[in-house]
Amino acid sequence: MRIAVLNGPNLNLLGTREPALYGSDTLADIEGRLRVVAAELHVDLEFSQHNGEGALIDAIQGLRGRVHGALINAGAYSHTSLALRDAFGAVAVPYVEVHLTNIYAREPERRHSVLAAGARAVVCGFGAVGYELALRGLVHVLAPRS
Ligand code: CA2
Repeated sequence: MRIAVLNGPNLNLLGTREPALYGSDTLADIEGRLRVVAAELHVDLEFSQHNGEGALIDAIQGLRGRVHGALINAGAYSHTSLALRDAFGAVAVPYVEVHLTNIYAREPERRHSVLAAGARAVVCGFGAVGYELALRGLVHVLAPRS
């Protein structure tokens, strides 16, 4: 099984600023821990981070026929981008939406996600470990064990 892990705008800055909000792990730290979980679950991962909406759309379109599912933290585009949701719909790749923070406990403009309606599941508020939980959950729903 192959899973893509997509990160959106500014998440390349993780661990360098705003640690009280987003934690002190870098994106590379998160990816390293996901690799450990992936080895345990016998799945292959691919990682990418894009600051631009168009680049994220291109990345999602490129998943078609290559991966079984995706994790995505689309950052602030989560709250605005129907285009990202449309891209996932077009490629028919099941995805789990991930957020480091509990977006429902933040400013009003962050309390709605346009990606959520198309997501297989949403994990938010667990910080960096949320990515690991999301990977375990996605693999479980794609290949349930008895
Ligand atoms: O909680 C999340 O994971 C978010 O997707 C993070 C986004 C934010 O716009 C969403 O509302 C919720 C922001 C990511 C920016 O990350 C930074 C990391 C370090 C310093 C500054 C920003």
